[in-house]
Amino acid sequence: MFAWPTICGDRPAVMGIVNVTPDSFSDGGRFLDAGAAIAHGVALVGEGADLLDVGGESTRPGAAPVDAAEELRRVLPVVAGLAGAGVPLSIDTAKADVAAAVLGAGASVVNDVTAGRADPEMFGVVADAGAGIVLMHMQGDPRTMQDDPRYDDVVDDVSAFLVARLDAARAAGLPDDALCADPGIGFGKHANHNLALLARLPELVARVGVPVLVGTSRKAFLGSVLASATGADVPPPAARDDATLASAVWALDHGARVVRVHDVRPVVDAARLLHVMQGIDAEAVA
Ligand code: PMM
Repeated sequence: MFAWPTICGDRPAVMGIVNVTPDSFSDGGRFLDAGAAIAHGVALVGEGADLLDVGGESTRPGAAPVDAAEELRRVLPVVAGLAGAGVPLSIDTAKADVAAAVLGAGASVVNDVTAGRADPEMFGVVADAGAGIVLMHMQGDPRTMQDDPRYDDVVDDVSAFLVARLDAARAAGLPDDALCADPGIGFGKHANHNLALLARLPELVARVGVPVLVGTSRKAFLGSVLASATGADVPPPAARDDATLASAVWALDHGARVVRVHDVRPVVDAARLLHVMQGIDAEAVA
């Protein structure tokens, strides 16, 4: 039985990204070959990743959907190859059939960017497997989500959505220890929405009441912030790892329990240091 408190209850956890896709925004095509993806996952575990998220369908803005057979063809050998890697494996999918097959092959978490809305069977599959789940907020769908996202109050709206989806998951039989919530940075959100969600993360954390995962890694809003600060061009995704590190530390210091990143090692070091710093009583040290 997977339990989030075992992974991130004591200290925060770092989830390393293994995208087996031709078109993900920052690493598309690099690990499309199963052997390369497995080697990459093993390397991320060596860098200290606490869990790995394997994805076979890109969710970048404008991405075309992939059918279940193709998604499984991409991810199944990678999950099977990483099953002995020593960390829990998460499968980034919104399809219950894909989830069921991959949970049977050694994964123990489903990372569902639709929070169970795309497939009514998803919660049942996860509950039957005794697996964990990440429920993420997204406004719209990947094809159109960046066209014109709007919120009354982005933190209120996203928190209310997550609370409702957590209730739906509980109603379908998932225990609290199986649940993790994610504000979905970059999914139907302008840069100011993403910045507001990070700035006011403690409000969202308090409202959802389960561990919160935050995924800022290499995302466009980091490029926008850097470009507007310098007046230079927007840096490409691979040049956003330092900003990713800063945003990950911010998220962990404001209540996130899991961060999802491409470049694992610096974030692992930072998370360890932050955890020690947070445990120090400033008045007791001379
Ligand atoms: N971001 C991406 C993909 N999956 N899943 C969760 N739970 N949270 C995220 O922020 C998230 C995600 C973006 O694509 P990438 O895999 O290329 O980073």
